[in-house]
Amino acid sequence: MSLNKILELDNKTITDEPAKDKSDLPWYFLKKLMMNNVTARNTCISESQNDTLNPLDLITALFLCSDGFVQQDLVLKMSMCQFSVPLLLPNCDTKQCTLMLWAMRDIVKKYRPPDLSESKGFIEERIVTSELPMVSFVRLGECSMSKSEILNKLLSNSQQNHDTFVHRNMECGDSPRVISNGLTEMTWYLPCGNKNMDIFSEPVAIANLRGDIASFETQFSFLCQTSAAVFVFFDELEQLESQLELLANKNHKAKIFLVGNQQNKNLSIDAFKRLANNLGKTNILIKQKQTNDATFIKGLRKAIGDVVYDPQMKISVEKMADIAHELGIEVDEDSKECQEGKKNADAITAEIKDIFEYKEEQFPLQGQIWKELTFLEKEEFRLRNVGSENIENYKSNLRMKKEEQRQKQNTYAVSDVMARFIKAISSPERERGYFLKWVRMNLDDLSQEKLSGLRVKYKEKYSDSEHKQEIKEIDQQLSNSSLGVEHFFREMGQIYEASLSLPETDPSRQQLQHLPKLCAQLLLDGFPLELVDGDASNIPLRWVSDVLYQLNDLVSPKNKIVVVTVLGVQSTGKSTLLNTMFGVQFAVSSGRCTRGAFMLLIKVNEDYRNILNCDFMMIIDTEGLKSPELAQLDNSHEHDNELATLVVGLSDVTIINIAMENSTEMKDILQIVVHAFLRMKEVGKKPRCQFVHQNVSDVSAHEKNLRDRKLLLEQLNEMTQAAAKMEKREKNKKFTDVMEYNPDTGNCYIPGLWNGNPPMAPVNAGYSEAVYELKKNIIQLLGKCGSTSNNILEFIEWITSLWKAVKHENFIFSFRNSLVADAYMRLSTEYNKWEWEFKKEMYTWVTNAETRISNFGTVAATSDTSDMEGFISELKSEALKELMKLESIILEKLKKYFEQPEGHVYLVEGYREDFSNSIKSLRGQTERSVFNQLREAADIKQGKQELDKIKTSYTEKIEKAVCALIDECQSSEVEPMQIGHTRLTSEERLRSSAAPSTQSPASRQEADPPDLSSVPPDYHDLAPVFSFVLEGGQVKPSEDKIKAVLDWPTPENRNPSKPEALEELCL
Ligand SMILES: Nc1nc2c(ncn2[C@@H]2O[C@H](COP(=O)(O)OP(=O)(O)OP(=O)(O)O)[C@@H](O)[C@H]2O)c(=O)[nH]1
Ligand SMILES: [Mg+2]
Repeated sequence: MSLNKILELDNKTITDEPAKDKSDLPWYFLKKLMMNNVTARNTCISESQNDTLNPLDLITALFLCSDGFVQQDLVLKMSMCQFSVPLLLPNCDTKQCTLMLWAMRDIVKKYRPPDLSESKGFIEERIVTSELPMVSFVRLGECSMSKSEILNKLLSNSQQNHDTFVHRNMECGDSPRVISNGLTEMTWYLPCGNKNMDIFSEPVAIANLRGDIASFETQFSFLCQTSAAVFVFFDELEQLESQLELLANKNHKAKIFLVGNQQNKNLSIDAFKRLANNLGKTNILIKQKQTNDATFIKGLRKAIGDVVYDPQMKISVEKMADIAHELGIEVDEDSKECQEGKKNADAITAEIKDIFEYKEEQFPLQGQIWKELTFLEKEEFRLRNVGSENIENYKSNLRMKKEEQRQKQNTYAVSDVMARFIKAISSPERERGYFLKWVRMNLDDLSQEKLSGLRVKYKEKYSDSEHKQEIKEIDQQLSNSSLGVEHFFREMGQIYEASLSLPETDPSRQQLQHLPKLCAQLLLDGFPLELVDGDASNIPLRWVSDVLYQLNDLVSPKNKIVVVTVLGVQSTGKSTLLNTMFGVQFAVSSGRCTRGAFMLLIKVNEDYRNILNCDFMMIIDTEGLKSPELAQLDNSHEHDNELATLVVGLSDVTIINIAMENSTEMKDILQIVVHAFLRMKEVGKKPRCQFVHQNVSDVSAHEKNLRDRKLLLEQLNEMTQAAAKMEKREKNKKFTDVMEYNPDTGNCYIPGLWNGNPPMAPVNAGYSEAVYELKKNIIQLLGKCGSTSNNILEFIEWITSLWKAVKHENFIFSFRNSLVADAYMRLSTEYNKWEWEFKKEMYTWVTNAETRISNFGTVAATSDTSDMEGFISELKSEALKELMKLESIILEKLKKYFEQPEGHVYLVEGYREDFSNSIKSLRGQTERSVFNQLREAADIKQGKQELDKIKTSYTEKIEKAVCALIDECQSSEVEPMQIGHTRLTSEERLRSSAAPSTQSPASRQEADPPDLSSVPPDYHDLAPVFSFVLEGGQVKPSEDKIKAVLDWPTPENRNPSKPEALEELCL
């Protein structure tokens, strides 16, 4: 039985009908186990009560018919459910048994021993390699006590009773065992580091042999040589007596505890003690008549507690293989394929000392060069740095650079490691499977040490937004020290892509032609392949599409696929959800684990193809989107956006995973998704989505959250409107316009994953059931959608065009609002500063220019032009020059601003044009106002000149009049005017009264009116004219007012009434 067959989607996948006969049972068990359902072992048949099957027989049978990969998967799922797993698997046909070392290899457990409880640290180990004390439980003859039930109680704490071992009081547990006698099961007790909860403070392995040791001596010997203690349960003394030889074997390392039950009336304690003494075994435990189970278990725990501290008695399952070999027990890892795979894998991973260096050395193509290529590819579409360069030139330049990078890639010979890797995956299917598993496990072990510490740190800091810088560093370290099989495939993709730039006849190109087919085969085997490289944030498009073309060739004409993807904030259990739902194995861990996006194929059974309208289901697991705060650190929102847009675009159903704790973060991300959905609609695709709310366990969740769902829908509608406005698609008013989404059925509430306190907690049955409901929903949804599903070729088209669109997208509008707002604010503040500087400079210039205008024509001013208009136009061109200079300075500043790495400047890239337009209009405005100011200053200057003229002409007139007056006086012998007690001639008098004031204009206003006491009353009216004219008035008089002044009659022909115009002029 192969894994592909088990994971296949068929008509049993979503039916809830109970098993009708025995032949249904294995499939029901597998279906439930693959979904981590703890009720999987209930193997009752609904219709007949007699026709029952012991769960142990079922498990044994399944293991016997499975290949190594299925066995490994079964064991992994069983251990997640905290079921015991087979250690020694009996084969009733050959009477042989097998040590299930390979099957257990994939289990990795975490626990916290007492010395780490302070620091909250933990140990993460591959369980088969960790040295642990083992305690075994066996039975001799018939036994009235249920050993397995006692063991279950021994391992459960008071508030949590879990059936680790199948026991007779379980559903169908009492049906007779047929093939499972001799089965030895194993489980582990792992402490959580809390004294009050831990049963044993150190980890302990527990083994349980099914059947009578008298019939399974090999298994018993194996246990006695590997365990620290063996507890032999028995009822009858005679049985002990008959097996003295077996019990007294000197080769046995383990302490033997004889466990009797006094409730069996035949057991005489004295006789028992005597016998034990004779045997040299002093360790006896008796369940007396009056002791209840709890007390008995307490004694048992104490006995175990005492033996497990001996460091000599610790052994790993891996080391048990030697003992097994000695005893003639087969080890599953002995198979040729497995050994060959291991050898090849070790040859590759043995060289690794420092992961970072290893990657640099062995994978040169995917390092900096690939990142550079990614940048060039995107820049070719986005043209962010084109500046004033000709676009076509710029593009061809970029293409040339790309070509150079490809050539650079081709200068590297295929590294040693890669050559070995490619050779190994070219081996036959089973060997290749083993090889890939071995490589994965070896690499996991290598990075585990380093990563687990980093991940814990990451999680600690993650919750605290103050440690942004540290998080960024840890994230970088995580990425540097992680090395997985995907890196090998990534390198393979790059080698392949680079080879395509070589001539077709080039032998090194031809040698690589088979790689896509190899990977297509792997996809068909159910191996996850990287679609988006999370580190470079790019899709190796040629590589991916060639792999898919090959896949198409392999499966044609059955090439229809549907795509299911998951999207959500990081570490919210997305991979766990998919693994549970489809039984697959995407990488799961507690740090930032999934990078980029991985695709995996699941076959659809022939009979189910009509219903689901497809031949394959493609599942895409994506990297967790970062929370907006974290995204700010390394600008990963761009990557997140690209990823979200792409996967939403590709999928038929998108699962949007929301952990209750971070639903606010999710809202930001939903905005991206809405944009993505909106664009999908434009290309004629209306995707469906399912919201999954994790960690909601209340039964009333669905009811209670009605309001929340409504709110969510309202928010989604709001986002849709906002997004539609930004994308200029205003007719989309509601979320349901862009998505197939039903608020009632489109939400699924999933309780927490663990039932109890890890590491001893099994998966919560509620979790598994809720995920099953979701799976049903999704499959029904897909079934309903008619024959819209694409075939693989169309899928390739989709990826290509979507990725092109994504690369084209400047994402101006699709960024998270908070970030854009933040970036925009920064730019505005900066812009205000520049604007202020610009205005200040111009103000200074204008003041200076005004002074120059007012000095124009004076001796001090030196100007080439003699007329004012000429001077003004000279100033104007100077102003223009100045403005241009300042404008280019500010534009340069804007350019520099967009070049800096911090501040998420590219987020506001879309506003760049607006800002440069603002700069231009600032220049325009300032230009107009400067010109006006120059004009005004010139006008004032001209007004002054005009007035000077008036002054001169008036002076002459007045002079004349005064001379005439003086002459008149002299001729009529009137006493001359007394000014300052000096006798003056008429001309001197006039001049002295008209002498310009040296006072400042301000003080002039406050100066006393001129003393006119000695002036004849006839001339008093002219005094304001004098003072105005002589003081060089600042107000430019209008033409008619000037005329009024000039027409002012001389004393001879003056009208005695005062002219009004003059009064106004003087105000
Ligand atoms: N307590 C609890 N733990 C969970 C739940 N779901 C998943 N986990 C654990 O959370 C960890 C992360 O789960 P993953 O499935 O790797 O999360 P992810 O969302 O795929 O993570 P990334 O791919 O790194 O973004 C694993 O250790 C899971 O066992 C849950 O509902 N409750
Ligand atoms: Mg994941």
